[in-house]
Amino acid sequence: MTDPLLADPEAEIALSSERPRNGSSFKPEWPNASMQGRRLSEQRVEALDRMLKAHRGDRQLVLLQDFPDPDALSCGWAYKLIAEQYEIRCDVVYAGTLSHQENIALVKLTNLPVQRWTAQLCKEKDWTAYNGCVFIDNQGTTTQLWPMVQQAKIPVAAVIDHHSSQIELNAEFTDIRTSARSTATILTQYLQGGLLQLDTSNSQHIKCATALMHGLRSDTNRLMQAQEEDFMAAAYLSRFYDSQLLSAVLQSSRSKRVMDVIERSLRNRIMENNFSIAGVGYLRYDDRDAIPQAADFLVTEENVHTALVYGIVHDEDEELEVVIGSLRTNKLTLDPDEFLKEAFGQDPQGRFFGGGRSMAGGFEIPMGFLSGFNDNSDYARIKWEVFDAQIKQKLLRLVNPENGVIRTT
Ligand SMILES: [Mn+2]
Repeated sequence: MTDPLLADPEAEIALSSERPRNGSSFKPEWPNASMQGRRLSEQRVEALDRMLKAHRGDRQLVLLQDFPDPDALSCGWAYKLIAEQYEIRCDVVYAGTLSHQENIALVKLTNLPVQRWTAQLCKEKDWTAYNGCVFIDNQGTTTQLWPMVQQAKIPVAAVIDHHSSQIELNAEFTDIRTSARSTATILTQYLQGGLLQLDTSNSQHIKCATALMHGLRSDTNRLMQAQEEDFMAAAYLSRFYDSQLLSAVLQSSRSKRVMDVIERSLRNRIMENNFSIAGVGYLRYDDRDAIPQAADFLVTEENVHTALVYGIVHDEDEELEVVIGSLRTNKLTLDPDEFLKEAFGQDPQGRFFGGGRSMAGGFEIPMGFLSGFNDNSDYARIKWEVFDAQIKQKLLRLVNPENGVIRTT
């Protein structure tokens, strides 16, 4: 429904004359909101802006519920990013556990800045370091940390939530909206309102927008229960979020250790001529399947046609170590079997170190005398670096015949 006032030019002028003229830099983007809704949104943005300005340079504790869901996690991050604009440093914390695979995936893949404060850690923390605390997607009743916050007499700077009002928190800024189906909807409106201009060239912004999209979707049963304002928020996020990253997060059946390997592959990957190459270091024998899964994931990246992931797999019982690698390709003219045979050649007995089938391949390189666990972590690191450099050199020779060859002389 369109507000009839919108058609009235007088009303537009009346609204704009009410906007602060003292150099306010907000560029609100809610063209379809009703006049009343728009005014309310602007008031909220200004109120949060006032609170944040009043606390410039502060340190705040952002409290999530004990078992934080994607909505809470993403909103804690969005608040932290907004607060950074005001030189407010935030620690986003929870006391319980990240139980769901999908939440672990979210935190790992987006590198979401959240800390788990165990009971032991709580005792060690200097609570006096915080000038204020903030409740996001909760109102203190679902976090074990609340009594400690009270004991430390940390003033409540803000409550932003969509659950019905629980207790009186006497917060400096309160935005509790049961009409919003997710807190991500509310936080997205603050972004839209201009408190933080999202930038598509900022990877943190992209990841945070992706997290918010995930939070919004998961609290609305994949938008099926979303209302107009949730859709509006999702529409705004759609300009910034990474749909591939989101679908990776949604592949929740992966174990945490697989996620760790995928994360390492993302972090370590190098790109050369549309090849994505990543060494992931050491992993346990039970987790060797994480390598092909990481390759599966890396090959989905834009402009990548072939992904190669490898690591040193060790078997504690057998004292055995071997380099395991996987190749995935979308390039029809690339024969994985041929590629790997050419890259790694044969052992003295004439067996190839690798081979493959259509679109996929693998390799296994025994480590011989260098195999076996060593207590010295420096030694382990050096050993990895040697294998990593050697494998990269062999691969890059094929990937990029002219350049990129690592010289060992
Ligand atoms: Mn929620």
